[in-house]
Amino acid sequence: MKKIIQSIAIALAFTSVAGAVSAADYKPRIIRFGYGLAEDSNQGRAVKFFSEDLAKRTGGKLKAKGFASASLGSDTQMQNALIGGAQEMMVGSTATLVGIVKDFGVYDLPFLFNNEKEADAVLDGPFGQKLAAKLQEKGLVGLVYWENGFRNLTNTKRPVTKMEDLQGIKLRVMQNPVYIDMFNSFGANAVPLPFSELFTALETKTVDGQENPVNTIQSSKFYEVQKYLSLTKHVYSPWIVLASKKWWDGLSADEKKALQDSAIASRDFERADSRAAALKAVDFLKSKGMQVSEVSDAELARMREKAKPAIDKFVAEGGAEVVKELQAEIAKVRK
Ligand code: KDG
Repeated sequence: MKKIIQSIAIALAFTSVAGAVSAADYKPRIIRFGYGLAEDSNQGRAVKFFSEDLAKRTGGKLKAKGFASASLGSDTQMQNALIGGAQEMMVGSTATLVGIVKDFGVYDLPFLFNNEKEADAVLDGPFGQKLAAKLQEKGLVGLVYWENGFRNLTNTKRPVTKMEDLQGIKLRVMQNPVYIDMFNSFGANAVPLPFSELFTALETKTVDGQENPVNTIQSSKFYEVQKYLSLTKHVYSPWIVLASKKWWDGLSADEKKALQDSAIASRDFERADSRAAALKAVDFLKSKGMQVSEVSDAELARMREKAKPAIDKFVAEGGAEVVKELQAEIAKVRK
């Protein structure tokens, strides 16, 4: 008898979920979700999670298909495709959005966040949401922030344990004035390039070094073409999950809610996955022959000082308000 009651209860549960999905207004849709890192990366795993979660929520009606390794284009090319309505979704660096909404450059200021807790609170709080909302008038919908992570330096020339070690090093940076100014002030020769061209630029020695989180250095196999890793953690880098507003405005309220709920679930998955992977990445990179250098607090303080003109320039060029707001939000978290 107990077994019969249990099977009736399970049947009722399935019926109610199926009923809820079928009652919701979901049309069969294919969603092209582009990203720049490899499929086997923290970015790729999170896109897969998002796709599976969304399919579950919508009874398979909304199908997000991941396109890895910038196969749909670089971050900026995909941003333009979303604005034009030629692609539905992407995830990429906030640093590459400065050509669309200049204020996103605030996230690139060096030594801003001390830890992930501060970053999560500010990005998911009113400040991060207000900044993401500025994308709407430009044709983009910012759904959630994922974690790219704290950025570290690699190069082929020498160990970098102090700023002077960067002298003369051709360092690839993201296409963003704060990064260009910051690394030129450290004494490097900053070379802005899209991520999709980075491995080849390192392999052909067009550039000597680059800077990225350890997860990216691992998943993009930069250890094959880079010898020295310096743990500077000079910038906390967010990714942002974007949808085309042209496409978004044509969705039902149920479809938008499902996408937002899956985006939030994928954010929490991605941060946990990225942090777990980062704990193991340095040992992995050492096992691949990279020489890893810690950088002393005193040296990081010197870099922080040296980077001030890059921050002042961002403030002078219209960034004063957004910097003030962000620093106030960080202060609240630190209390
Ligand atoms: O699509 C690649 C982007 O996520 C990019 O921002 C990765 O941090 C990155 C970089 O250095 O370009």
